[in-house]
Amino acid sequence: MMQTPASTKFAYDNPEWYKQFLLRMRYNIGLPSYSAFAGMVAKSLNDIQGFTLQNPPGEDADQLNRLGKEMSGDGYAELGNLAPQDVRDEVFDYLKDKKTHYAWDKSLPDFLPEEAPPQVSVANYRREDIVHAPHLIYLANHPRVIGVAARYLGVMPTVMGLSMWWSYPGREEAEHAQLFHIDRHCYRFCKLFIYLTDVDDESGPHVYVRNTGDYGQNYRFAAEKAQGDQEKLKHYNEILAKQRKTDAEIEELFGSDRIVTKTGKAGSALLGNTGSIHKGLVPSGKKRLLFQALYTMLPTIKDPVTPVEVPGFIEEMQKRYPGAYSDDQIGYMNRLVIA
Ligand SMILES: O=C(O)CCC(=O)C(=O)O
Ligand SMILES: [Fe+2]
Repeated sequence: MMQTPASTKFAYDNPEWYKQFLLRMRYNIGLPSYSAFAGMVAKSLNDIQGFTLQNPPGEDADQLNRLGKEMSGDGYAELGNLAPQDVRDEVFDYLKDKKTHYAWDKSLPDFLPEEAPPQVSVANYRREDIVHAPHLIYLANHPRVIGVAARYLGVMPTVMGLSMWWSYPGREEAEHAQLFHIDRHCYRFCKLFIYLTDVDDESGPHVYVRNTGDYGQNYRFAAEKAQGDQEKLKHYNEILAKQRKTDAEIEELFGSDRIVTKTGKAGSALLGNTGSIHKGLVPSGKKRLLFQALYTMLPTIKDPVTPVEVPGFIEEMQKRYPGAYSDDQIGYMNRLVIA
């Protein structure tokens, strides 16, 4: 049979075809349908990848189940202190000479975080430095984190993002992630937040609106609240559809009692569905250092990622968390790492 360029391009054995198809699907499915779609994706993924969800040694399975349910309802779950003083000391020691960058102005040369130029509101570490730091990549793989994330996602999570940044006080205007918004990394996803400094009301705590992770439910809530008033309904739907939402809009729609401010001691860990309406408060008095890992159902297919080499990674994982994961599982979860 004759091969035309089109028959190759659209062939079912062309991985690029699947990639494009998955990418289009993701952007063509409306946000309100994401949770239904996530269920189908979970079933399909579990059919092909076949990882069983074990009860990791050293973790209380009932507690993991309870925290997983909290993620589905409230949207966030507290995981306790995962980075005690000795761990944080080693991380800070390693970070001493590591430079950061300002994500909103790439032309600015890298700087040490304590020498951040005055216009910088957030200073990000490089992913290579995060992956090579002591402990952090292993904290992202902690069986409690993975156990709760897997229960919430309905599949074995895969780490698709690692970040760490300082947020500085002294700026009047909130920008980007400091205004209420939702993230859309996958049909279902969650982020681990580990505060590496004490976070009180002055140090820019993470803020979210309870039970707003399901956009279909948010639109139904808005319709109920409008009680048939078409003007109101239009206004509420506009708030939901906007990329960045003001504090006043959020309070008007959801009421201030649904807004939760997460302060916490250094080391405390929070897992959250940032598909919920959320923001990082602008610090009013003290700076904040946050380590963050992103867990998705599917690899992020939009942007190519460059994995970072970590010699002895699998051995170290097995040593820290004996009996928790198979080598295959470790590889699947850690596509940002070359072992
Ligand atoms: O800084 C924060 O607490 C929130 C940042 C944010 O929006 C995110 O990580 O998705
Ligand atoms: Fe966000």
